[in-house]
This record gives sequence, C-alpha cells and structure tokens, in this order.
Amino acid sequence: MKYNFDKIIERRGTNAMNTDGFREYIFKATKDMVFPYKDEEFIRMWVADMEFATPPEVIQAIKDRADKQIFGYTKVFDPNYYRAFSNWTKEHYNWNFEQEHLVFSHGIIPALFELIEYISKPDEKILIVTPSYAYFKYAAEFNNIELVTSDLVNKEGYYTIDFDDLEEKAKDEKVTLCIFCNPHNPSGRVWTPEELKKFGDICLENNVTIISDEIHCDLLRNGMVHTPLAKVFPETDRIITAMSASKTFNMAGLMFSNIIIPKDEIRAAWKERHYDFENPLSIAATLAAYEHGDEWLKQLKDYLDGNFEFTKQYLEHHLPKAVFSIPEATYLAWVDISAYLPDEENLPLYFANNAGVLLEGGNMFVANSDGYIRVNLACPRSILTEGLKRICEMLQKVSGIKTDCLMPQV
Ligand code: LCS
Repeated sequence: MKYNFDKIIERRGTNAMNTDGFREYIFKATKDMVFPYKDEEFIRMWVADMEFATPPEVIQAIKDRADKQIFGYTKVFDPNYYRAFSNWTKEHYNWNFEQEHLVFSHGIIPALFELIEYISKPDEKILIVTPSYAYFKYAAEFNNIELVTSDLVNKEGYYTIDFDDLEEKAKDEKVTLCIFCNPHNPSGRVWTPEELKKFGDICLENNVTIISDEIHCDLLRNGMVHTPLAKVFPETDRIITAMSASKTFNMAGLMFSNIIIPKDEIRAAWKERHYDFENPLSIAATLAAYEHGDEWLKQLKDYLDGNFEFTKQYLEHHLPKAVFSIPEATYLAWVDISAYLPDEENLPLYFANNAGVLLEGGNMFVANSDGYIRVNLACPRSILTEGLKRICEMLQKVSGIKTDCLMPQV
C-alpha cells in the first residue's frame, strides 16, 4: 500500500491545538489577539504534530475498539501490548526491557511533572541541556525545583554536549536529576553511543538520576540508528526511559505513553500515587501502531527526508546566509536566520505578522536559541513550498535582496 502524504487534511473544527491553540501557546494571548492574516490564511509550521493522517491501520483499530461499544474503566491487561512494544524496541533499537518496569502515562510531559515529585527533594536541582523543549523547564517550575542549564556547543548548526560544563554542573551535589532529550529537540541530534556513554557516566558518577525522553526516537533520517540511553548502561537502575507512539504516528491527542522505570523505589512511588486508568481507544491505537505501523513509518521517513532535502536546497538557493543542516532526527528544521533579522527578539511574532507563517523559535527554547526559528516540516510538500516562499519573501524584503523565491528545478 502506498500512503499519501501529499493529501491536505482539514483540521479546523477538530479542537486541534495546531489550528486553534496558537494564540495561547505561542503568544500567551487570548483569542482577541489580531493578526494581519485570517486564521485560515496562516501556514502552520509550529507545534510538533504532523499534517499527515494517522496510519489507516491505527484508525481501523480505533474503529474496531469502538464497535465493542463500551468504554468503561480500562487498564492494559492484554499481554499483547508488552509483546508488541518490546518487539518494536527490539527490532528498531536492538534493546529490551523488563515487563515489570513498564508503566503508562497520559503523555510524557505529565510523566515528567509527576516523576520529579517522586525523585527530587525541594532544595535539589534539575539539569537540562539547552536549547531545550520548554516543558522540561516548566516541569521543574511546576515542582518548584531549581533548574540548571548547560548550553550545547553549536558549530555551524551542529550541536554537541559541552562535557566539561555538564560535569561541573553535575558535580553540584544538589543536582540530583537530569532530564535529557534523546534524540534532541530542537537540534535534531541523534546522540552517538560514545556521546551517550560520556554523558551517562558523568551523571551516574555524580549520583544524578536521568529521565531520558526518547519521544522522537522513531523519527530519524534514513540511515540513522537510535540508541536508547538505558541500552548503554544495562547495569544501572537510575535511567528512566520515556517512549511513545504519539509523535511517530501522529496521535499525541490520544495521550498514551510508555515509561520504563527500573528503580524499584521510584516505580513503587509511581504505582502508589499515579492515577493509572487508560483510554481504551488509545491502547487499541498504540497496539496497532506497534504491530502494523512499520511500513507506514518507512514511507513517512522517505517523505520527510524529501522535505528536508527540498528545504536545504531552497535555503541554499534563496537564503544562503541562513545556517541550516538537515537534522539527524525529528521533523523539525532548526534554522539560524540571525543574519537576516539580527535584532528581532520575538521571532514567532515577527513571522506571524509579516509572513503569515506560524513557527516557533528564539526564547521559546529556554536558552542558547537566539536567532533560531524552528520550522515543522511534517506537512505536504505543497504546504512546505508555500511556507518557505513566504519566509523567503519576508526575509529578502527586510534585507533588501530580491530573487523570485521560486523553487529551483532539482
Ligand atoms: N518530549 C519532547 C522532547 C517533545 O518534543 C514533546 C512534544 C513531548 C515530550 C510531548 O510529549 P507528550 O506529553 O505529548 O507525550 N513536543 C512538542 C514541541 O516541540 N512542540 O509542540 C509539542
């Protein structure tokens, strides 16, 4: 079966954050906030979900479960779930974990908010690397725990960990937890086994527990391989792994994720206090994704690789001063456009007002992100083309350049 990623799907009228939530999420504003563009005129390349239909196999599983007619209190009792998910981790990352370590959460972010409470004491600190997905910071703030950041090193858009800085920060005995993004949002880095080993050694030698958020681990460029952090440290019980099908198969709204907690005390706290009923449709969908989603994912990755190649050529041709390299993972392009807009502080607002493009960027990513925009490329090529054209026309206008902003024939 050939899946159609070119198809434009109407999302308005579905309570989608993507279409209706941008004022609140990006601009912290109410629905009264006015733009020179109507809502339906925006090209939406912001929140990290996709403009592609969830695989038909998943939708069918939801329909089949709906046909069973009753949606009473539900948990994962079916042994097929563990079988399917552990088969997935075995096949895709050559890694396995014990069934008894697996618990579930209504999303990875809710799990972070909760786990911090079970791991960190009030006067302790949490370490993250920056730039970072902002919810890592919010999770610390929610728990009133101090955040410590270690800036990644950025060489021409390729990010690496500053191990000396990380070690210095991990040595602070108040730092007891690190929330780590593997692969990394927003840079798109797939950390190598060597980097993971060095990173993990520093944390573990300094008694820092790690939550490895691996939500982007299936969305790799072809040829890349994901290494779960816990795979590099089979002897430790101090690495919690968070994975889900939600990003991979575009079902974040179903709010179901896997949290693997090897340490007995933390898992016991979770089991005692976590409200652990699940949405029956989400279980059915996630099981189907792991059992039948492989071919769809393969085709999705090919399509995304194409979108990245297209974007790279477009930027090289029309905006050569933009710093961009194709990320190793995620469907998010992280682009330094400071050569064109050196003084603009609120980049998302600037692009919304002047280009009619909704994107994220700048200080939405905690620190070490000035001058960067994050553009979500998980959309049909036709939408991507229009989005890039608008970005190009706007940036050329502010810097007094003029080309036609049409895609060169490639
Ligand atoms: N962790 C990371 C690293 C993410 O990028 C996201 C979503 C989540 C967790 C959310 O997990 P959930 O609670 O849905 O299971 N990232 C988004 C982003 O970068 N923009 O919009 C959402």
